[in-house]
Amino acid sequence: MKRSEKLYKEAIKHLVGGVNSPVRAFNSVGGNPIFLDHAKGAKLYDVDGNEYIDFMGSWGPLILGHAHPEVVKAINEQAERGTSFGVSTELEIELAKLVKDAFPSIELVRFVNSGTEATMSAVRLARGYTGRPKIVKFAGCYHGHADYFLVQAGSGVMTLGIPGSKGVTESIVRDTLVARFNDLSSVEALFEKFGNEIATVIVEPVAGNMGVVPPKQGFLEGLREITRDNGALLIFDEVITGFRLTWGGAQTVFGITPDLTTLGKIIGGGLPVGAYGGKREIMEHLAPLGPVYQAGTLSGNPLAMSAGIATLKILKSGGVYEKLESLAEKFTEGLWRELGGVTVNRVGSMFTPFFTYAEVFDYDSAKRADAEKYAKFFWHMIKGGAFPPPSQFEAWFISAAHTEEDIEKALDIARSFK
Ligand code: KE4
Repeated sequence: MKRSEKLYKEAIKHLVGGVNSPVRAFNSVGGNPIFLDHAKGAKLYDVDGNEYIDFMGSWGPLILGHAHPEVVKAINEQAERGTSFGVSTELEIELAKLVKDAFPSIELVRFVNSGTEATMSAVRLARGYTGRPKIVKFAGCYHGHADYFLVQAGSGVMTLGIPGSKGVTESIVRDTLVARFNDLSSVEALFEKFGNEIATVIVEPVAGNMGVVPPKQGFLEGLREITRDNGALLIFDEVITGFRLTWGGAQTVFGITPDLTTLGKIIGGGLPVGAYGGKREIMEHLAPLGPVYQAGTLSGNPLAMSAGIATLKILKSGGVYEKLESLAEKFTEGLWRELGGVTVNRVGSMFTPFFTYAEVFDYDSAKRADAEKYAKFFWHMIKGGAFPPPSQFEAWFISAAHTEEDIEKALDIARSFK
C-alpha cells in the first residue's frame, strides 16, 4: 500500500476526516488524499517519492515558490531571536509600511492570523462604524468560515455541496444578503429593499472560490457607486488577489478604491498572517482607539512578520509579475488549445479551466461545469506529475519559481487527457 494511503488511514483516526481543512480530503475529486513530504520552488514531493509541478501554491500564498532561500533565511534568523512576544516589535511596522506602499487606500492596518479573521473583523468594523446590521455578499464568493459568511459560499462549502452550513443560526443568516456576482441589478434590488440597513458589500474583486471568475466591465465600478450612494462600506476581499495580481492587487488593476481591504495568504509568505485596513477614519473605530473590539495572541508575531517582509520585499524588487503573466498566459492558452471544450478564466497568475463550453461569469454558470470530468482530469495530471487544485471550483496558481519547461511539461501531460 502506498504510504499516502497508510497515512490517510492513520490520519482519520485522529483528525476529523483525516484533514485540517475540508478541501484536502479530496471529496470533490475522489480517491485517497495525497500526503506531501516536502516542497521546493515549483515542485511538490509526496511521501511516496513522487514529484509534481505545483499549481496550487498552498491555495495562493507561495507566489515565490516553496522554501525560497531568502524567506527561509528570514524565518530561521527570527526564530533564533524569538517567535512571539505578545508585545509589539518593529517588524509589524515594517510589514505595515510595505502593505500601505502597495495599497494607498489603506491608511491604517491591523494584522491578524488568517484571511477568515481579516474578513470577519472587517465586517464587524463595518457594522460598528455604520451602525447597520446587514451585509451583502455574492453567491459563490468565499470569505472564510465566519458564521455570517457561510450562506451559499464558494470554495469548500460550494465544493462540498453544502448550501451554507449547519450551526449557523437563523439570526445570523437573516442579516446576510446574497447577490449574484457580475449582476449589479441583484445588488440594486437588495439596496432598494434594505438600503439604510446595509453596512457593507463584501466582494472578491476577482472571484477565486467558484473557480476564477473575473468582474465584468463596470461591475466593480457599479458596486463602488451603489455603496457610496447608500452610505454603505465597500470591502474588497483581496485575500487571494492582494499581491497576487500585481503589487497593489485588484484595486490597482481595476482602479477602484474600496473603503476596507482584507488580505492574507501572500502577506505571510507561507506563515499564518491576515490583515485588514482602510481609511484612518474608519479604522480608528477599532480597539484600543474605538468601540469595535478585535484581538489576537499571535497577531503580528515576529516570525510571521519576517516571512511576510521577506516575501513582499522580493515582490517589490520587480520582475516577478511580468514573469508570472507570461507563464500564466502561455499555460492557459495551451490548456485551452490542448483540452478543447474548456473555458479558461484567467486574471494574472490565477486561473481555472472549467469543463464547459459556456462562459463562466457567476455562481450558476460555474456550477454547470462538469466537475466529474474535472476529477478525471485532476487524477490524469497527478499521474503525469502535475498537481492542480483538487476541486473544479478553486483557483490554479503559478509561482515565480515555475519555468518554461514546467509549463511545457504540464501541457504535455494535459495533451494526453481524453
Ligand atoms: P483563511 O482563513 O483560509 O486564511 O482565508 C479565508 C479566505 C478569505 N477570503 C478569500 C477570498 C479566500 O479565498 C479565503 C480562503 N481560501 C481558501 C481556498 N480558496 C482556503 C483553502 C482552504 O479552505 O483550505
